[in-house]
Amino acid sequence: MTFAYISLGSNLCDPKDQLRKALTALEQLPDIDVKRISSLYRSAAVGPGIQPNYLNAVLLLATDLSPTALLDATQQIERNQGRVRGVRWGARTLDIDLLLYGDLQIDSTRLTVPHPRMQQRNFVLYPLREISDTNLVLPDGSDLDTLLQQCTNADLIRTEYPLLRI
Ligand code: A4P
Ligand code: MG
Repeated sequence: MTFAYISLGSNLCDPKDQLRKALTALEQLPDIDVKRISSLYRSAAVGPGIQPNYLNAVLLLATDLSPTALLDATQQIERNQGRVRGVRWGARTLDIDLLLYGDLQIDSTRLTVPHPRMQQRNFVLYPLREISDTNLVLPDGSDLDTLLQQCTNADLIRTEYPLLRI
């Protein structure tokens, strides 16, 4: 069993509903136990063109799935929720990224872990801090509190939406 952190993001087709559906789908998988769920955070889209704002959340999972099996499972959930892959960083109904998988560093054709852009993204770092008891140390030795100090929370809003699960 390994602890893994994943992020959920959506900026199309009722993002709050998309995140709730994704959580329900994850909870139904036999090899995944959802341990913690952050608040929902709203932020401006990072990406091309004019896009709706995003809602993001981070989850802590305990899982018996290998990293690639976990990616398969999360990509299936993305597809089930109508994810269409077009422009990079384009608007999407659901994006699930594998942020951390234990202490592993992975660099394969399908998977880079830790997620290569998480260290700069306030919509990942703030929810991650919310659900981690301690100052997480990433496999490269960087720590979450230092990364947060280097990252503005200017456009990030922690919403009052009810938690995904109360
Ligand atoms: N892949 C490699 N590593 C991973 C990983 N750790 N987790 C591969 C998940 N997937 C990983 O992803 C492309 C390929 O990345 C996958 O086939 C997988 O094998 P994708 O989901 O098809 O495409 P994408 O998400 O558009 O590309 P990318 O580069 O992963 O984008 P990001 O970094 O996920 O950014 N703005 C706000 N405010 N909030 C957001 O959540 N998200 C994005 C997407 C852009 N702007 C955003 C947000
Ligand atoms: Mg992605």
